[in-house]
Amino acid sequence: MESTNKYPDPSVVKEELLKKYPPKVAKKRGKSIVINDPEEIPQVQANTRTIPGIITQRGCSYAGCKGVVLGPTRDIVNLVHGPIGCSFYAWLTRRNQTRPDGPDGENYMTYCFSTDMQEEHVVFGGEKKLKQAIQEAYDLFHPKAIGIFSTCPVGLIGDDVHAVAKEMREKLGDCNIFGFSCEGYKGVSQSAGHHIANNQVFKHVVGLDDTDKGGKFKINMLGEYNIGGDAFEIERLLEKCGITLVASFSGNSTINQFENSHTADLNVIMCHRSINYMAEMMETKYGIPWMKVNFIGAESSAKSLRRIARYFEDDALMARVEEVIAEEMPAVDAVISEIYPRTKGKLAMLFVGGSRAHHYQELFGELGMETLSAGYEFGHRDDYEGRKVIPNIKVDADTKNIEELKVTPDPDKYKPRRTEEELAKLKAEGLDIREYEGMMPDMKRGTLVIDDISHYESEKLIELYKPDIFCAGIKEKYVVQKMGVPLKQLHSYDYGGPYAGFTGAINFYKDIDRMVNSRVWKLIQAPWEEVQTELEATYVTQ
Ligand code: CFM
Repeated sequence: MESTNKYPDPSVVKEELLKKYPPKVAKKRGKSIVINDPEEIPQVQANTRTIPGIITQRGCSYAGCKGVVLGPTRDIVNLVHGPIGCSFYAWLTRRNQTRPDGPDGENYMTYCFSTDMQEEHVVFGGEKKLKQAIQEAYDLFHPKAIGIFSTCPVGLIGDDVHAVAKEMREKLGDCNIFGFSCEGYKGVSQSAGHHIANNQVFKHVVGLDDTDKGGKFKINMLGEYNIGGDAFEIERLLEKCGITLVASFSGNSTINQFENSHTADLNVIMCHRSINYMAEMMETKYGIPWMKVNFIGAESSAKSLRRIARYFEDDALMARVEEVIAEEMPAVDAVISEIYPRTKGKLAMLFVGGSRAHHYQELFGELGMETLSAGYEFGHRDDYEGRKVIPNIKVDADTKNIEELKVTPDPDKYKPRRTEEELAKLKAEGLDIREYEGMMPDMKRGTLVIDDISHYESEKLIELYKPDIFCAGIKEKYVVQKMGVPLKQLHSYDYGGPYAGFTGAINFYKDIDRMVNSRVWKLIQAPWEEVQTELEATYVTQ
């Protein structure tokens, strides 16, 4: 299907975006800016280094490990080994919510733990300070676990956080201590940090508690981080359907959930980018199959529930899921029919992380809005083109830098939940086990897919397409709004949410309606558009 909007020719836009770059830069950026064809998906350059000098939206490996994957687990003390800035600027900046058990339930998420590395530690080594900090945290809180997160200077001076973790784990006896070599520079983006986090949690935590906690249909929810309460909404739906959530990686989670997660019978993945490693490793070691789901969008939430039910092949569960969908949908339909005439045909652009630029196109689609351009900050080719390209992805030096764990079936705990024949049968019936098709098959022909978009390119895109809404993060928000275009933060949801599930979809429809139909944006004159009087020098020359 062609894009229905009458906007400039995408190849002309692409040329415009590249025009001002020096030839070498233009050549490289050109490979990350592609015109989509859902039938014959073109190749996108992704997960490569950002060109120095370009303003990127990306974060670092430490952000992906500490902030994204481990941050939402409330009872692990997250101790940052590094200068205080790395902790302070990562402290409570992500709206991942949690629900401790009662007022005295453990929750360290509101604390900021750091070794507060100083020059003297950079010169003489910081391991002693790290041991002291672990002891102090242990004495104060007696946590079940402490995770140590390495920042750039730690890697540069060679502190061995893993040796310290081991020594202190043995010394303290009843506290699981593990380290992460997630120095900011470890990869080309936060994506490297996700992988590092997956590896260490898998190595040090998953599989430690074999207790069967009951439940007929047991799943883990992977890659759902409870931003704005999304996981609460998904938990509500699963519970209503009678599906038991053993562990959530890692929104609203505890370390015991991870320890016990190998007792589940299915892993469902929300964010493929950040956690597909965990799903694959758990399947190899314990025999748990995985499936991609998406609870962003009312239709896709319904579809995801149905697919989980179909995996378990249980008539009663399938019937219950249908009942739940039938109960939830009328409220969604009522809001949609009211809002749709006002949002239909409006134009959105999404440049976020590694999965939301895809997932949120569902919600815009439900509003009758079109996504004309989208991209990830740090997705890999499989997140764009689908997992079928994985064997063809070139493994570069940056990727080799991150450990690939050698995982084998556990001699005692490996128990295939389904035989290969059963899985093949489910697949033949349309249940896409171990599959992710990526973003591009869902985007129209002629839409622009842009990986690691630069600040300059986003400004140009806005200038050329004049979208009704632009979705990105806080760094982009105010510049875009000064251009007269509302910006929806899809990382933090601004102050709103949840947006997952059926209730979440309703919240999103209403927020977007307010934003795209507010007339205030048309009244804005960007500071640089104001009539300029002659510039006056504000510096003094002698
Ligand atoms: Fe996955 Fe995420 Fe995302 Fe991500 Fe993120 Fe995030 Fe994101 Mo911000 S894990 S890839 S590293 S869905 S923090 S909850 S919103 S960039 S699109």
